[in-house]
Amino acid sequence: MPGQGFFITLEGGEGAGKSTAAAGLAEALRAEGQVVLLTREPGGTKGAEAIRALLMNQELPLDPLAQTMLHFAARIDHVNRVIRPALARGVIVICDRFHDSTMAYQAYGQGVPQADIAALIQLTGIMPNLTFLLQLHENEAKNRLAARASGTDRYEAMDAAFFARVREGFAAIARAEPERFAVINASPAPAVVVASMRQALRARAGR
Ligand code: Z5A
Repeated sequence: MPGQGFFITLEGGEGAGKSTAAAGLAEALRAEGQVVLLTREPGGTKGAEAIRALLMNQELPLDPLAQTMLHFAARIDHVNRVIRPALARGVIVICDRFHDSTMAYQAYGQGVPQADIAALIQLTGIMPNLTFLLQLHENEAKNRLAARASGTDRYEAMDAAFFARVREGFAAIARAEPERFAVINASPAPAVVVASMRQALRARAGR
């Protein structure tokens, strides 16, 4: 379990606005005088960012279990060298994607056994205190992504059936752990999404 800090993760499909919302929540909390570390996965350390480059490169075919192991290799470096020390210092850590993305993308999306991923989650020895699932209709997410100029990575190149399984995966994971998850409507303007998250954090954790 985390130390005296508080560990928040944001999850959801691509284009749901996780990065925007994570930055907005960090800014809101800092404006209140709280100490916040904003980070992301895969990534968050030099080594994990190098693993991210392998994972995102769609020119490098990789078996789904190999992808899973790489996500966890990156995560364990990030957890042990950045997240856990920050929590021990009492910092609020906000991480853009974490364990639930691996369960949604690699288990529900790519067919890696859920039990294997559950075992790897246990190996990390850490769970978020609170997870925001940002939910957005797929057409709205597509419009947002179309408006943003970017390349295509390994996961963005997957087909519609894959993304449907990922969406169902996130919904199932959130249903199974209602005490950890706060499901957020990601459709309104960024300030409204951030206000919903700020309110849920206060209601769930009194912080
Ligand atoms: N992955 C995995 O398979 N297994 C794992 O264990 C982990 C990850 C950890 C990481 O990609 C990929 O790795 C991801 C899952 C996989 N792939 N997919 N698909 P990433 O980090 O590069 O990308 P992402 O996490 O999917 O994020 P994203 O595409 O950047 O989307 P986002 O962070 O949710 O949205 P955003 O960047 O904040 O916003 C998207 C656009 O919408 C942007 O132009 C914003 O200005 C706009 N926006 C944001 N919020 C709003 C609101 N509220 N209204 C209107 N417009 C908005």
